[in-house]
Amino acid sequence: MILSSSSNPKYSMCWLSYKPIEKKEYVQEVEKFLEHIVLLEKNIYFQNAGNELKMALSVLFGTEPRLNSALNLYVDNGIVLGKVTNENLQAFITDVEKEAVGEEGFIIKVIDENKKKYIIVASKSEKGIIYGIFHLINKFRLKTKLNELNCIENPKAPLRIINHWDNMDGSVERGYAGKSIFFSHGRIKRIYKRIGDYARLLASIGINGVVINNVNVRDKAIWLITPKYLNDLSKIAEIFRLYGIKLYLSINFASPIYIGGLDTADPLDKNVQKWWKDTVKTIYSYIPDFGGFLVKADSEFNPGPYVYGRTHADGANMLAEALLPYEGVVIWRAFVYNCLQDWRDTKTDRAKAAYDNFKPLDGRFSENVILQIKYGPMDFQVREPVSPLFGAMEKTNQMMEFQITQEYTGQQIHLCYLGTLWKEILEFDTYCKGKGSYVKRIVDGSLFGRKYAGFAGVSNIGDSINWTGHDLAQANLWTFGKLTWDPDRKIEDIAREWIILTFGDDKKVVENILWMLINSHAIYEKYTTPLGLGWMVNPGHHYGPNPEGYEYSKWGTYHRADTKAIGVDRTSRGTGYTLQYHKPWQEIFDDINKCPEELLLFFHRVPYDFRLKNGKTLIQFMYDSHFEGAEMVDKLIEKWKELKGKIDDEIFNRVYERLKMQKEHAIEWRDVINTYFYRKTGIPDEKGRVIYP
Ligand code: GCV
Repeated sequence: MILSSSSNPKYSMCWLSYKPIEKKEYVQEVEKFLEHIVLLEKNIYFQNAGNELKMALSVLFGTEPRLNSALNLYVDNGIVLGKVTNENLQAFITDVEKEAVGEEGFIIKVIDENKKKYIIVASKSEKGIIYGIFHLINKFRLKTKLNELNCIENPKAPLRIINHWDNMDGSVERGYAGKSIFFSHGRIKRIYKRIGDYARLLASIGINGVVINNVNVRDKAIWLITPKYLNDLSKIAEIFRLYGIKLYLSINFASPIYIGGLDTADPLDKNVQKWWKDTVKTIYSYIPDFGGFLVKADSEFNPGPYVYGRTHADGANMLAEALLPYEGVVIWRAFVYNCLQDWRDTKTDRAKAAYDNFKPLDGRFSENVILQIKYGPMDFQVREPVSPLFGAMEKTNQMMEFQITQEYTGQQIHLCYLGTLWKEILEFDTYCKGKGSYVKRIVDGSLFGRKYAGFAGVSNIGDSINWTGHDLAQANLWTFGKLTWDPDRKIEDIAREWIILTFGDDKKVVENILWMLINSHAIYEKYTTPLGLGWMVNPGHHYGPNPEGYEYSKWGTYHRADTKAIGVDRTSRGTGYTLQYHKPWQEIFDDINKCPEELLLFFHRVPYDFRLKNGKTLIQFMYDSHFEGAEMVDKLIEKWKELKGKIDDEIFNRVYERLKMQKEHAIEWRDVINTYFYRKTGIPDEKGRVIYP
């Protein structure tokens, strides 16, 4: 069964929009291997992988390979899909190679002997084969030489999950690309074609899990775990399963009260425990490979164990016990802080909250609980330090939460490629086990030898024609997947590959878009909130500048600017946040002269006349940064305009329109922030540029 084809859907297939390969020599070279597709396993997963391959080859090479399910390798030419243990493959795959292929990995081997011409794609399980197929298809599209196709690929992180913040009314919390593809008007949509195409996109970047509902579980969404919805959900799970992706659900911790009619959701209450066990049993009777629960507890008005005087370990472990017999997991979010702070209270520091809440619980979580931690201690700002929880919990499974959707990074109106930021975060050395204790080694599970570890990415897709609103924001989804598979890859390579697969390999196209992507985050940062300042956005929707939008609110996100200085002293002399890091970071962050400049205002309260490393005063840096940033948007526009005629007109115009909006809004940022600082300080711009008094 194939769920979809890329022929003429009403929406783009992003990087999976296949086009005939034009380079004749390459086509001729590969064609020799394409007479057959041989499936050495008879099941729907191999069949689906074979269909995917056949469909791709017919577009790329114009061939119609015969698709055979065969127990014997009786043909002497073709692409052969099998398990590494299949007896027909033993002559071609060595024991060492077999060993090297992991549960979700695959091997590709090109056999070019006199009479035999095979491209073998083999995996250990049903899961690996679909990843192998997409890998091969994309390698063909990149015109990879035959001898360079040979590889053994294994995902580095065990859990590679997309989190949707989709609500059942069809809205998407922090969604900037249309409505939910899963829900509408309080119901589960039955538009399986689109979900199938989404599963294809996700499988092609190595994703193996998807949470389809918002972590804020309210109203009807509370009932998703009941038979009322499980039938429809089982169909969605089936579609994802075909592509190696497990379905997960966000739950409301107080469900035993809402659904079960109990008078408590106390995790230590026997009736509550039983209620969850029964519920889990029912879920698995509909979805036998259900992934598990994602839980936002005691966070932003969501109920949790604190209500009953219990710990987060008590809460998570109770759910974990119910899921354990089915190999399900509990993904427990660490986004716990006081969202009712008094702005007058300068002692409480929201940045410290996740660590303070969870560090004492290290070692107390069950084996199938994973703590999902946002990359920074606050909330997906354009720049934050790495959360000190990474590296602080040696005995706890940990996942990195990235926000693919651009809540604080331009809401898919501004171009802001996040791969560069994510890569920096993953490369951060926590020093928790001495030098070389990189975040990427914590979240791939290798540093502490954890079975469960990985990545969660908050989805940036919706039902819009190009999935992501801004066409170039597709690169963020692609990059997230690619980094979860291999966080060691160079970000430029990941981005370049996306450009070629999406727009073709014209030199100018690749060069210009690569420049745009790689520089876009730095540009956005320059004209919004540089030096780790963060926030300064309009409350609620979080778009556009508002320097004191959150200054006198309950949310704990203050910069406390006055006429002399700005920033919060989070050093050991201030709120003590720096003490949550290992050495040498404690000392580095503590010292205003050693602190990485891009995080200066996150860690320090800095007078406006403080001199930065380049000799500029803080205030002058602020002005320069905003003028430069807004101006650099012109360069983005220029680079894009040079591609007119080389990019599909519709896409060209759509992106162009967004870039023009970005320019206008960057100017707004520049002027509002510069004016704010000028009014606070009365210090003029040394260069005499226009600042509105
Ligand atoms: C889903 C931020 C966002 C919320 C989001 C929350 C979270 O506060 O603004 O929309 O809620 O993070 O991550 O739970």
